[in-house]
Amino acid sequence: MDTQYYIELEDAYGAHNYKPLNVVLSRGDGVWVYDVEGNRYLDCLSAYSAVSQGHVHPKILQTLKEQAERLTLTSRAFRNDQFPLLLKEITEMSGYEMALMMNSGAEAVETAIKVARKWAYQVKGVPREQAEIIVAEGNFHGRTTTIVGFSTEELYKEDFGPFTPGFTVVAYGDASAIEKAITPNTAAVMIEPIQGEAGVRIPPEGYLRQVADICQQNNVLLIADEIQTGFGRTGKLFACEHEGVKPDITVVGKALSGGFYPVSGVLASSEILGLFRPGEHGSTFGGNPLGSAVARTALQVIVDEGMVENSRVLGEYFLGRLQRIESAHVKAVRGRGLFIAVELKDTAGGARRFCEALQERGILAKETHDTVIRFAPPLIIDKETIDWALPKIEEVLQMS
Ligand code: IF1
Repeated sequence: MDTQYYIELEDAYGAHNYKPLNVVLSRGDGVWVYDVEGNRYLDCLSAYSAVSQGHVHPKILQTLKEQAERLTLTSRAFRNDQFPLLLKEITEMSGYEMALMMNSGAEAVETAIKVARKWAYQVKGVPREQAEIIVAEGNFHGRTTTIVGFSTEELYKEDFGPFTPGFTVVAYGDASAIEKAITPNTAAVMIEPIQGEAGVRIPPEGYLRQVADICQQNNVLLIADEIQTGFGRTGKLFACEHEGVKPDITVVGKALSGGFYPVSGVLASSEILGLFRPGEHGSTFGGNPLGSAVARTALQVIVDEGMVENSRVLGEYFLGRLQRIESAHVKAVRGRGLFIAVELKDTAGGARRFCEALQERGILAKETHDTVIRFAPPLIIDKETIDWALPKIEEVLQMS
């Protein structure tokens, strides 16, 4: 069957909650994906950094197959032999005492919100039902009604109300705005160390450190959403490490499973995660043996194959070369590691047409907010592949 056949099926039977590029993919291998016509593309989105290890990583695939033949799901009503090992390995890797595993990133964010509120009432002494969480303008933390309720993007929240109270929105990148918003009822500050959906917005140098210090001085928890920036995407294991910041709570997902299975989680101290008592929180699939086994291997290959360092070194190279491209359409080029954005001028006619032109040249990239093209290939990319892509990107950025 050809591309049009699949597009028509999807458009006829699927809700139109996305406007995907008209490419129908059928196979992935490392940094490359292939469509139903056999065309090859360099994946510069990595499924929003969920496939940082590259498509169909052979070692993660092997684990998936082996575990799937043994045991896939028990629920947490019983124990299994993979979940405890994931907990040990992810807490050792991240330097936290405890973890609570969920499935989607939004579920992990919701878990962080719940435990921050519980901490506020039971530890900080905030009056019940009055906990406040400070979030940033331009945030993206998922699509539940609680989360979109504090989004500043109308498209994500219109007609989904009423929303959950207890959230204060402040400017991103301005630590004093956070300090001014703190009240005696503030439980936490939740931010992305680099805002992904907002267009790879990197805060001013020192921002994360200032926010961490302000939280410390005001007995407020710092929650970092590293669902997209985590596990090497920005050239460090976690983006907060660029400023030596260790948040009270780190939320993870996406690349945690290398694109094979939804696995997410909350990492924190035992003072915080120890607040949960049996039955207070959970999910059918959270901590299942198949997802846990996959996540264990997904984390192992990041370390074994030096993906964090590769992201740093090749990200610097890729960014430097992109910054040298002459184009009347480009307003800015920014990035950390292999988390790079090309921001276009308003006169460029929107980022979508550039993504479509890139697609014609064998590169898949995604626009965000119509002015930014994100370049976030799998962290296994090599210099030769970047050099293959650069002339094509230059040609597209120089089109009329
Ligand atoms: C969509 C955006 C990216 C995330 C951060 C939590 C979540 C995400 C920092 C929730 C998810 C995905 C969701 C997907 C598109 C994509 C996205 F454009 F929406 F914002 F990556 F930038 N925190 N981001 O980036 O994780 O529940 O999806 O597992 O919803 O359109 P999830």
